[in-house]
Amino acid sequence: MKAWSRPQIPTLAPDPAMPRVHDSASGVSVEVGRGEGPARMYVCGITPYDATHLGHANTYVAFDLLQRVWLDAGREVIYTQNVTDVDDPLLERAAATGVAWEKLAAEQIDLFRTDMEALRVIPPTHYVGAVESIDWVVTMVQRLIEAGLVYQVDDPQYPDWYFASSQVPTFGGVAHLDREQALAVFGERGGDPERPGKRDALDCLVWRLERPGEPAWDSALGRGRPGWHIECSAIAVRTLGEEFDVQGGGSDLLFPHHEMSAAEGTAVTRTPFARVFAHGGMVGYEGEKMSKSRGNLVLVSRLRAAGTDPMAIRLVLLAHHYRADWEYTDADLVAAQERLLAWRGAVADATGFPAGSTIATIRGALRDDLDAPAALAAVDAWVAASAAVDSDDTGAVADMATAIDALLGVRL
Ligand code: 5CA
Ligand code: ZN
Repeated sequence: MKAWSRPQIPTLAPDPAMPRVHDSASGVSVEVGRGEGPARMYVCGITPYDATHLGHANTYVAFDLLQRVWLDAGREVIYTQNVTDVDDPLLERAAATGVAWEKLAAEQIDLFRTDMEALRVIPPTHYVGAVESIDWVVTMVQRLIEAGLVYQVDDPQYPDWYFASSQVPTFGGVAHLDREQALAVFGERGGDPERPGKRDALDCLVWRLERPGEPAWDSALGRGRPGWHIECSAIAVRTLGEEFDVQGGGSDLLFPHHEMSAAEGTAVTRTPFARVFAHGGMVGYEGEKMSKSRGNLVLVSRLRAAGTDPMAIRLVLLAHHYRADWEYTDADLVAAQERLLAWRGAVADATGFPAGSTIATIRGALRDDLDAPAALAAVDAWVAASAAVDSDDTGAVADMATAIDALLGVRL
């Protein structure tokens, strides 16, 4: 489907050093994107209802930094993001509010696009909905059937199709949970460990046969709709190829989502699927994780409607390391607005403190596991030095504005 428009991205003289990011699977920081061909990244997209809250925005701004670092290094980037535009939570919300699920999804995807554009997030190369990838999902399930890893659950009424996750030797290698933890988290995050008729409690749904009142599509598997994890494995393999650099999302996706989709991908391709699994922290509000089900949301669109500069919203997010869990308060926004004002003041001057070492610090910070807070601190120090030191460097101001725009995505 259509993504959103691409912000203008100024370029600096390229610096070929590659970024490192923390890999949740191995627990260490790994260089990403040096291989043959373009750097390739998949980031799990929204389920389109109650978008776009600051938690979502935090995730997409984090991976936007990674893309910017790659572009700064002169790398071509292929980036895929999905939209879970048919799944239980969306259908439940549509039913609860009396809105057609297609309409709810379309409206929320539109709002998300507007928010991403305002935040100057670079759009994905491939923006793909679950509904439009049903054929890919069915093909992937068929390949898993051929491998003996998908079966029909023992249920005479609804013999849905399940993936035998624990039969894949690498299963467990992403999140490293023991079985007890895995079962608990699976149950909390969309899984059905208790469903009778499965071969193993951790097996996950890949194709759900039609139920009355639910959307369904004809397929060789019977009329039905895709399960969640197979949506992402199918879209990733189709758009990025059998192996890619980074699988990204918030830390709530580590298990079961990324574990299951990696196992499905690996079972089909016989590669580790993604080289690195990167996860952003959880943004909270008023004492809990910000989530649609709890309703404690700070929406980007609401802040924008109240007149907040989107660049201040972006600075709120960048002030926290992407892997940190943090809680949003109004003080975050006040601090970001003050910072934006100070930066804009500094670049409005004709001259500034020489920019070279600051730009090197920003680049170094971002390459080192996307350390945006360290990059912001470097800009703050440059702003202070520009105010304190009489400089006749006329190029400094333009260079800094370019670097802040290109690397941090903040247009001053
Ligand atoms: N459609 C699936 C992924 S395939 C999904 O999780 N959708 S979502 O709308 O619930 O979340 C979209 C993205 O935002 C995911 O990467 C998720 O990890 C991230 N996310 C959700 N809530 C938060 C939060 N409170 N803080 C940080 N990131 C969050
Ligand atoms: Zn996903």
